[in-house]
This record gives sequence, C-alpha cells and structure tokens, in this order.
Amino acid sequence: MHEDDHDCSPSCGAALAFAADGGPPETPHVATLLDGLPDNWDRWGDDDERGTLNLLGSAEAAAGMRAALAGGDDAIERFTLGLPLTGEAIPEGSTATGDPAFPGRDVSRRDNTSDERAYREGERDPSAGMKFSDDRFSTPFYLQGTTHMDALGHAWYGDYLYNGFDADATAATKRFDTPVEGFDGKVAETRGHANASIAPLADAGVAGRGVLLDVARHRDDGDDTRLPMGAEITLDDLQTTADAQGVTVAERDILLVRTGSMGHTRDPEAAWNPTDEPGLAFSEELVEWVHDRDIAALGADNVAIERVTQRIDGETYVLPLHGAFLRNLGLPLVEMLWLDDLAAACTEDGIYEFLLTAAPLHIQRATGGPTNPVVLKATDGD
Ligand code: UVW
Repeated sequence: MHEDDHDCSPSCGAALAFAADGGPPETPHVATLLDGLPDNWDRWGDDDERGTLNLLGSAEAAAGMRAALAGGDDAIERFTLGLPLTGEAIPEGSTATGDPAFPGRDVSRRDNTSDERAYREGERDPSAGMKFSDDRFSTPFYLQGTTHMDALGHAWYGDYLYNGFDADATAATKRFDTPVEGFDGKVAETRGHANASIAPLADAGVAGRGVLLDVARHRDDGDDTRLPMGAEITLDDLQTTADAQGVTVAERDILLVRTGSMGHTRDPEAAWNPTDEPGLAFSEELVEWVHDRDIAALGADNVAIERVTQRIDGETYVLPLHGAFLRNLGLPLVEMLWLDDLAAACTEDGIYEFLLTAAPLHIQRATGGPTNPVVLKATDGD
C-alpha cells in the first residue's frame, strides 16, 4: 500500500521552502517512515470515504450527552470553537493580531454587495420596506484558511489516498452547464476531489464524547498557558496531561489538544509563526496509541495539529502525521480551533469531558470545510 513517489501540495511546498532556510532540505520518503504502522483501509468497505467518523454512532453520542448532563439540567455551558474571520493579516515576525494563515494561503476579506448605501442610492427596490444585506468574499477564501476540518484526501503520499483511492481523484475536472463570474473571468469548470472530499464527512457529522488535553497548561515551559513557538508535543505529554487533569481518553473519543498557539494570533504582545507553531511530534507510539483508542476525530488550536517540519532520525519531514492520520487511519483533523475559553472553564471546574458536535460546510469535491464546533459541557454548578 505504501508507494514510493513523493507528492506535495502548494501549501506543504511552502512549508518545505520555509524549512529550507536558504538551502533545500533533505526530503526522505515519508512512506518508509510510516511503513508498518496501522491503517483503516477496507475496514468499512472499499468504497468508504468517512473513515473514523464511522465509529461515531448512537452509543458514542449518548456518551457525549451523559458527559454534558453530568452536572444536571441546570449546569450546562456552551462553547463554540470556530475562530472569527476578521480579514486582518499577520505580517511575518510581527505581533499584530488577525487571522492565522498558512504560507500560500492569504487571509480572506468579504464585502457587502447589497447594503443600506445601495438602497439610499436607489440601486435596489426593496419590497414593501423590507431590506436585506448580502455579501460575498472579495478575495479568495481558502476553505482551510480558518477553523476547518480536513478532507481525508487532503494529504497523501505515493499514488493513493485514504482507503486506496487513486491520487488522481484529487484533481478531477467537473464542467458546469452555466459559467459564473469569477475573480479571473468566467468559470465553467473546476477541479476537485472525486473521492475522499469533505462532502462525506459533512454528510456524517460529528457527535460524541470530547476530551480536552490542555498540554499548554500542564507543561512547565511557555508562559504558563501557552507553549512557546517550536514546542513539540509527545505521547508522554498527552498521557501526563490526562493524568494531571484526572481524565481518561476512552475508545471512540474526539480528542482536542490545546497548545495555546491560536492565543498568540489574538495577543498584541505575542509573535506568531505558522511554520514554527507548537504541535504534535510524530512517533510510532503516538500513531499506535491513537489507533488503539480508535480516536474518532482529532482537533487542535494550531494550523496543522502537528509540527509542520519535523526532524526524525536526522531527516526532515513535512507533516508526516497527516500521512499517518488522514491517509492511513482515515482520521479527520480539525485545525485552528479556538480552545482558550473552553480550557479556562475546564481549568476552573476540573471537568475536561463534554458533548462535542461539529460538521464542516458541505462543499462538494472540496479538500476541507470551515467548521464551527459546538461543545456542551457540564459545570460543577458554581
Ligand atoms: C496544511 O496542509 C499545511 O494544513 P491543513 O492540514 O491545515 O490544511
């Protein structure tokens, strides 16, 4: 199953260029690194495109609901985990605040197309006094440019995506009968995923027991609540954090890992660097632990869950856990989560489990979808 060719998307190419720091990095093949590690190919049939979301059924939703109800009907707090889309860019090396964008992806800006000004100028004829505000993005809107879920086919190596779908499926052309006006003229055809797109994950949705591991708060580097740029999170960090919090990561849970990185993008005192964020570090033990527990979805408050470039046995790899998780396990990744408010509440009452529901925008053939997860968390009633 593990093939030998090297593939790289424009954004991971940007990471490679960044990692090069003046010279080309070594790029050993990730297939060798991941050889022998677990996969879920064929587990749910050879046409499956939902991956580990297949693990979330009635019992898992009930486990989440039990967690939400543990403090009684009057002790449930609600959190949403999507970042705001401000349109503010964060220049490299600055402490400006704004929307975190991975190299190769710009921030997105939107504009009104029908507003009060247009009505005043008589450009519209609203019916019987009713008026409406409409808008659209006036710069490209990267579907993975804000809090989002990655499609299982977003990252791969060799010639195959999750479950053995041909990598050519990531760029299948679709022609439309009616061209529409685009940024660069009429758009009559687009390329996109014929398989392993975000659509099956949007169909499935997520509902289950979520667990937050607030690694940033339980490790003693950083500024107490945020890990520093460059920090690597290991399996041992996850286990130590779970022990310190007194929470168990159970089978089929939805696991959220907090690094504190998104807090940097909202803090005028803190610099933020997309390719040097704190994140998970690849290890065989980590991949096996995630697989053994059948983690159903994995989220974090950074752009890529894991460290973007990683030195492993003296070699440089780019996003190797994307290969292990998305391609091999079919494990959806939810990135750029806003976890600070949820984490503050968990710290306050010591309750780190909750009901988590989420679904990405259902965009046919897309590589990812903006997502605003909702958490219902029991409090201790105080
Ligand atoms: C990259 O591909 C870098 O990130 P993501 O998984 O967020 O889309």
